[in-house]
Amino acid sequence: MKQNPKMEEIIAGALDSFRIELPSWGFANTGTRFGKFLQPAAAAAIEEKFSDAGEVHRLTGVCPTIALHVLWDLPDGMAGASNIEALAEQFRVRPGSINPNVFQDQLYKYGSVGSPDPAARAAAIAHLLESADIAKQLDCRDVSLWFADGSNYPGTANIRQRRAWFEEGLAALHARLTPAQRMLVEYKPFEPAFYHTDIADWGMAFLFAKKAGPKAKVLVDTGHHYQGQNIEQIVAWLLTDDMLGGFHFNDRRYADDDLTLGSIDPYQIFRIFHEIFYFEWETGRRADIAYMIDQSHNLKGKIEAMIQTVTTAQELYAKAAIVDHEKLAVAQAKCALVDAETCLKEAFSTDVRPAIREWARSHGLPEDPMGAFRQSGYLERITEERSKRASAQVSSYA
Ligand code: RM4
Ligand code: MN
Ligand code: MN
Repeated sequence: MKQNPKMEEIIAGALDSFRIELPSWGFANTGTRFGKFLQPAAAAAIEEKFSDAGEVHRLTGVCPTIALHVLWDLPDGMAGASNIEALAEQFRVRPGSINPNVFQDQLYKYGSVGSPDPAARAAAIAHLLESADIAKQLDCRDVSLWFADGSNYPGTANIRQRRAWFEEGLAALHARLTPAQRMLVEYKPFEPAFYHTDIADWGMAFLFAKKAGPKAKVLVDTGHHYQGQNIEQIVAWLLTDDMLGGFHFNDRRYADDDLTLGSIDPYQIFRIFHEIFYFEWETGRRADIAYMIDQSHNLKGKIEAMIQTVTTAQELYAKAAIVDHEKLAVAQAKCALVDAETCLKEAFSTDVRPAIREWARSHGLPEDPMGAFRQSGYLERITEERSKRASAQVSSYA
């Protein structure tokens, strides 16, 4: 750990600059492809999602934005933008990244931007452009792109042709963005397609983003890798090339499990944060990264799971902030392996919770957001209110 300045100050400084975005879909009823277990308190309408996000932000103070999925949250497209503005005022959370949806419509059965059907490609591009306009209207910086495109069987798709169609679609979106906006290209190795995915890994996302232009960056969803992949190395490489746009945080044991951050492997998230802090220390540059949550809480209470995630993210971020970089750099240069490794282990095993509680106290926030939530009566109130309305509205798989 760094001795000077004091550990508490380093942690407070790090937490002051740490913000994490909540996903609107994380408050809604979601499930697996086998079924959905509905929760009476789950949000169905967009105002309920804003209300829940506002509650998480009120308790944690670090979630000022909510990611929106266009089809789920703005089903009428641009026409829904003024309502979003009103909700942002009312619930004190701003809309964050805008997520186009080019995977649910029947038209997209064989793909969207990469579909052999010109009508599907045209519809997908039109939707991307509208999403950019919605983002502009709502003063949102990022359009966050995830495509379900791919194929299930060898020989059934022209992989190179689809790549070219993707380049066209992404170029069209890039041209529509203002200089202040960004497009984030997310990759995923499989699912829903099981043979090939058009943007399967970070290299493909990188090439697409590079080709699209300077407003395009890569989005790393921590659940979108093969088992054993060294994600922090990907992060280090993207940082070097100024191509890391943001994260979708979640944890996983097997595939794209969308479990709570740090529930399976907290050390991995720590290592990712460490690469970011180390980059910033070495270069003197602040990494411009959008931290976002992308989880699906099928069994846990949704608001509790979100508070748990935010708290865990703060803890792992704080631990990474107190790595002694000077000492680490010296140990690495000398190939003092045990000493270098110990720098990370020391920081990771430090109990940063007292410093985080102190930080919360000094910002007028509850020291124990989960306890405060449980005492607030919010869950009881929404459970009562929401169980009165038809509960059958299940918004989506996420
Ligand atoms: C994907 C990916 C995207 C999310 C969709 C619904 O697996 O993580 O970010 O928007 O699911
Ligand atoms: Mn994601
Ligand atoms: Mn995913």
